[in-house]
Amino acid sequence: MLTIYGEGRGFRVVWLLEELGLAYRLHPVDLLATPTDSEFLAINPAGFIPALQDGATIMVESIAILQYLLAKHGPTSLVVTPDDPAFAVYLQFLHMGEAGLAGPMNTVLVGRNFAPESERDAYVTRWAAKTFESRLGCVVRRLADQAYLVGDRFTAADISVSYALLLGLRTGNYTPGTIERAYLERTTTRPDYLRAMEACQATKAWAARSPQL
Ligand SMILES: N[C@@H](CCC(=O)N[C@@H](CS)C(=O)NCC(=O)O)C(=O)O
Repeated sequence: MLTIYGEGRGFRVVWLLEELGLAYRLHPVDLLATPTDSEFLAINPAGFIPALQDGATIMVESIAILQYLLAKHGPTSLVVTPDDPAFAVYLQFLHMGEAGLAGPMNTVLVGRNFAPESERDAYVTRWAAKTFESRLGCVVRRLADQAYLVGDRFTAADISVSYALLLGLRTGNYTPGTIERAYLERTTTRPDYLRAMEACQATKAWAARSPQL
């Protein structure tokens, strides 16, 4: 049985598992209480989420976990294969969702929502917000005339990027424009997204009390 530790970016993994129709167990992780969660700390002693356990295999990094699961449980239309002209753009957005969007958004979130009041306008926070905006520009240009990042086909790149945009929206650090709003309406009404939300009760509760699309 696959076990996912933690929601947060673990939502990406749960969403993918729902899309693939695979059985899994979600072990909720309260980051504030991790010192008492010995099962989780045995899996990831560094204490961050998400982590995946698949038999003897343990791994972290949400995008790597997506690639691992897709490689093991394909073939699936969620992946673009090397023989497809869209392979490069698929990989690019799969990784940009974390490296260029959710990662910088984490810095914005900590800088604006958690840092001491006197540090809220820190240079690094403004720099991270600019990084998010420039990568967002790549996404918006891509979606200007097509439904998904790879044309008319939903792929794992859309799971990666949708999560990042929702992170910005729900933390109050980003307001989607018309193109992103229409895109998120497409991705977040998928039955497998909705099933993942039911599985991820903390994410569901957070979404309910956050800015809406
Ligand atoms: N690049 C990592 C980011 C992981 C990450 O930042 N996780 C957050 C929650 S979603 C976390 O555990 N933060 C607490 C920490 O890093 O100690 C991924 O995509 O999995």
